[in-house]
Amino acid sequence: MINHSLVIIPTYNEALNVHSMIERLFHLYPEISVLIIDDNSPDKTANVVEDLQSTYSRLHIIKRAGKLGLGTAYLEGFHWALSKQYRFIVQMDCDFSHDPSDVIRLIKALENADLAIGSRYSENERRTKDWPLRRLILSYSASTMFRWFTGMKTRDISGGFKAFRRETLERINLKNIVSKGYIFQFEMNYKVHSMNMKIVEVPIIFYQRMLGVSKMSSGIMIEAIKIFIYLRFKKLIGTLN
Ligand SMILES: Nc1nc2c(ncn2[C@@H]2O[C@H](COP(=O)(O)OP(=O)(O)O)[C@@H](O)[C@H]2O)c(=O)[nH]1
Ligand SMILES: [Mg+2]
Repeated sequence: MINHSLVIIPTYNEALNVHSMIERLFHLYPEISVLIIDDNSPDKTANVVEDLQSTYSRLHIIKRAGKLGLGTAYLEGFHWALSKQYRFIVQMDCDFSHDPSDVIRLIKALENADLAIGSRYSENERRTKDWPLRRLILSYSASTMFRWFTGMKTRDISGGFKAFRRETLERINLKNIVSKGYIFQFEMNYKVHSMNMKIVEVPIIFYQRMLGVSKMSSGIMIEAIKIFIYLRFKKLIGTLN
């Protein structure tokens, strides 16, 4: 499965992490492909990636003009993946919050699912390490509320460590995705759920980033609330998909 898999990693100022992340992924999975989507990071993340391309033929990069948001970065990555032959598409962060050795667990889970979510809150057990309490409360309560309001069973609705079957991405109308920021994760999950495709949660530990800084902001949270209400309404009137 690994040789048919692509890992998409959006980066913004990850020069301190991107080198070791790429080396780790190819060390664990020599047959995998990796696509970095960089938004013209001022710290020159893209240069680090381009230097490594002579070592790793399966390393790819899309360079965008500026910081256009996480959601649009993933969309660009999904379109690229669908234009090639990849069958399993993984998305993950560059800051080692997601453990590269879990990638194989997500891909394996796709044998029996359309979408596999690396879950911090499955089985009622909290699996975050050294996350600030404020972030944990925000994330956990958002997941709980969204579950109430949508009827979804998924316990971790906002995590960014996931794997899609190619067919899942093909069925979702990617042109209709409205989220620009972090709420993108929920929007994708909600669409998969609404089309009665199968979602499984794979328990993971989420680590606090060691190097570089988080790009979370209050603007991102406001977008999340607005988009959630919009999507829930669309579902109600039957025009979500
Ligand atoms: N291309 C791109 N990547 C982004 C953007 N915002 C965040 N990222 C990347 O998305 C991943 C998650 O972001 P991070 O700052 O770690 O968020 P946090 O873990 O929620 O605090 C990291 O790899 C970031 O570099 C963006 O606007 N564009
Ligand atoms: Mg992070």
